[in-house]
Amino acid sequence: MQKSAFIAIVGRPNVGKSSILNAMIGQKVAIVSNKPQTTRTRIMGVLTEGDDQLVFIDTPGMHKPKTSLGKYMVRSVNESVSGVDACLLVTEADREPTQTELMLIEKFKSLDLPAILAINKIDTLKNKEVLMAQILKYSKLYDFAAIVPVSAHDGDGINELKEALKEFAMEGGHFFEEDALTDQSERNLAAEMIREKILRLTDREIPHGTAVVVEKMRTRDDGSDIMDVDATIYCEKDSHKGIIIGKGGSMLKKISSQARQDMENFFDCRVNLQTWVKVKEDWRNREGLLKSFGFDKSDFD
Ligand SMILES: Nc1nc2c(ncn2[C@@H]2O[C@H](COP(=O)(O)OP(=O)(O)OP(=O)(O)O)[C@@H](O)[C@H]2O)c(=O)[nH]1
Ligand SMILES: [Mg+2]
Repeated sequence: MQKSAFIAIVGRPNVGKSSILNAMIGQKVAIVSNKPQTTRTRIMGVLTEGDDQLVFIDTPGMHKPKTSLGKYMVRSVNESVSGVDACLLVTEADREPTQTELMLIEKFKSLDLPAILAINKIDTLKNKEVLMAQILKYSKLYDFAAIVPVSAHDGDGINELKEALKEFAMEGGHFFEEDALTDQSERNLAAEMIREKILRLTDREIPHGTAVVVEKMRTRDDGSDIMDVDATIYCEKDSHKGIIIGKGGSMLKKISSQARQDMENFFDCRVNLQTWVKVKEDWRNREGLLKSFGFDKSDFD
């Protein structure tokens, strides 16, 4: 009998929500960086094993929004939580529960939503006793269906986490094909691969003030197995444009070449990537621009 469950992955920024999603699915469907607020929209990841299908909704890290984009991100967390069968709350080992975790737990209570807690980054722990204390503290805050220490980096605990989450699966058909991994379009995946490199290679305001739009993505019909991808990187200031392009184009070359490698691996073909950089001042506060950059229209209404 086929079973399935929708599960939202929630928590503070940078705790490793997207890393855990990728580790469970075994493919990189969500980008990852050491900068908070890497994930900007709901990202769906699908795991089908035998009769069980788990549909994950990776969400932006919960934070105090300062821009229209931030408000949009927080709203998308709230909407994700209210539409699922269960939640996976992610936190880091060796961290006290903060306002954010307490607020999310309050939400679980008010919605009577079952939840599992994943304590991530246990590879960084020197003293395992800290973990026991943390488990005890969280178990007093909420009746979690399970508390699973994991490391998205070395895969520790990931299987246990998957098995615990499968307990939420209910009888009924699957929602996606067996081999589906995500609902993101290929263009969106490609744009995110470029944004990940910008997040990883640049600093200060640049990562958060950048949006990427893929305008063209087409496999040549001359039998050459080459896919042409045209992308535009939008930033907020001329000075940022200069940094993204770099001396003699060196930074843009680095960003493009690393993103191209990711695309070639994921799409399994050769890629010819062309990138442009344009300035759109204050785009994070301009709803019209946010919509044209692909942020879901319904979340602004
Ligand atoms: N040491 C260690 N680092 C990890 C682990 N999991 C994730 N990280 C790192 O933590 C950082 C954040 O990871 P993400 O997966 O982007 O975190 P996130 O919670 O999705 O972040 P937002 O999308 O910004 O909310 C990255 O630098 C990851 O490499 C882990 O198990 N161990
Ligand atoms: Mg993320």
